[in-house]
Amino acid sequence: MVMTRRVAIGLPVLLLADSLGGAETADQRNARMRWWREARFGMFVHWGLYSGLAGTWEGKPVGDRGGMEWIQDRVKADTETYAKRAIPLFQPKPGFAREWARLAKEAGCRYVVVTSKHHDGFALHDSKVSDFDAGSVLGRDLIREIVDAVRAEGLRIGFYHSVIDWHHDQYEYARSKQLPHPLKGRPYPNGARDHAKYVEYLHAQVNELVSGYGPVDILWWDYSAQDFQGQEAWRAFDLMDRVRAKHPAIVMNNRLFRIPEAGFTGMGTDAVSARLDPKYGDFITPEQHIPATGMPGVDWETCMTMNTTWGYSEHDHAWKSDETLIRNLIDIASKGGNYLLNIGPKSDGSAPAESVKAMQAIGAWMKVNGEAVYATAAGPFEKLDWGRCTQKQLRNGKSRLYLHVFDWPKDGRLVVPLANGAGVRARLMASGKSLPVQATAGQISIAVGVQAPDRIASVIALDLDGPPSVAR
Ligand code: FHN
Repeated sequence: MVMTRRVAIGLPVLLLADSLGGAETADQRNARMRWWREARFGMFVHWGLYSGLAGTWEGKPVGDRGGMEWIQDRVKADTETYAKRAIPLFQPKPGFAREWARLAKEAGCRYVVVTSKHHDGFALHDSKVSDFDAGSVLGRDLIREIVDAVRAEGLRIGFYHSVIDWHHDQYEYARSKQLPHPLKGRPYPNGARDHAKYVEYLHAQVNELVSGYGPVDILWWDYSAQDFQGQEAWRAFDLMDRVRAKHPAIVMNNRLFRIPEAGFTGMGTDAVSARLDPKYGDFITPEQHIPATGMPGVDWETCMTMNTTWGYSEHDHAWKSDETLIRNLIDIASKGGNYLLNIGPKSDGSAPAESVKAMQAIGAWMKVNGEAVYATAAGPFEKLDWGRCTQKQLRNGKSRLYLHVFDWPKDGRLVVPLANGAGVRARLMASGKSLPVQATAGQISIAVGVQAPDRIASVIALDLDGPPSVAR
């Protein structure tokens, strides 16, 4: 039975579109994706039982680099042993979710994506189909607390949901050589498994998440392998149809699949290409890196940690500088992508002090310069020696360029390879101060003075009477 796919194109008009190949029109898709494209910046949150272990097992550090949300796999613990050690340490404090939501808002994030379930299989919502969940173990619905807090700050909410599951006793981990599992290579502890039963459970839990918490804006699936993916592994198309039936405007990533048509060229986190058939998802997910030339023609989002782990580790102090994080955000926006920046809260839900400081620094920069990131498109220049450029189309055919200057010119003159710069108006975003512009053949020179307003990135807005023409 092919489920039809209802596409909301503005209430109360609903269009039924055949889900075969996702017959959503380009206009409908652009309308659905608009908020996400304009958002540009989201906060990722990896939080679960692993957060209480904090990268430590049997009193010793498991390591000081790499994902400690994988600790169960790194120590090859079965789910019973893992649960016995981790559950007593996982102690969410009252109000943790409001702290996250306020931090995301202060940072200038427009959406929050939280791990409803990571690979360890522990669900943060009150699940009626599992006893390995916050409701059963803590008597709390942590997803409810998070959704309410995020919405109270006027932000969009997304669920990261792992299809990989190291807890469920029907998950057939032997069917993939590429997907991780703590028991990999060992026989199933209790004899033969029936993966279809796990997939039923997966669908049932996702159904709980898209039925009980109001509007859900993003479903961030994670992750598939070339040797086990899609409809075979997860009944992926049925899962996407189930979600869209409840939330026609939802935005979903591409990670139920691992094929070239879904933007994957291999198993590496950088093995991605600018190719996405919408039936496999709405955006491509480069991880821990920024594609050198962006991903022209497709929607994409770089997800990144602030140190080297997604889940909290008390041993990982390799924090990226505020300069790196802010320039990453600018670099990604200048290439037309979104930045999903991760925090890994501790067992009680408090964010590491370094993460709070970084998010506050980003927020201070966004307070002054957010206009140059939100609702912008990739800049027109292939490369600028001194920084990056984003752009917006204005009314009446006019356009605006935002010049993000990392390296302030020592002679106080900023040269821009703009061929149609005659009459362009320049102003400093920080102060609104107009700046003198000289237009010569193939470039403009802006008298910016010798003092950069911001040590990390100073923005100059350029207003043109038409589209920019780049000098060759
Ligand atoms: O294995 C996960 C990892 O723990 C983390 O959740 C990242 C975030 O994108 N996704 C997978 C690795 O690609």
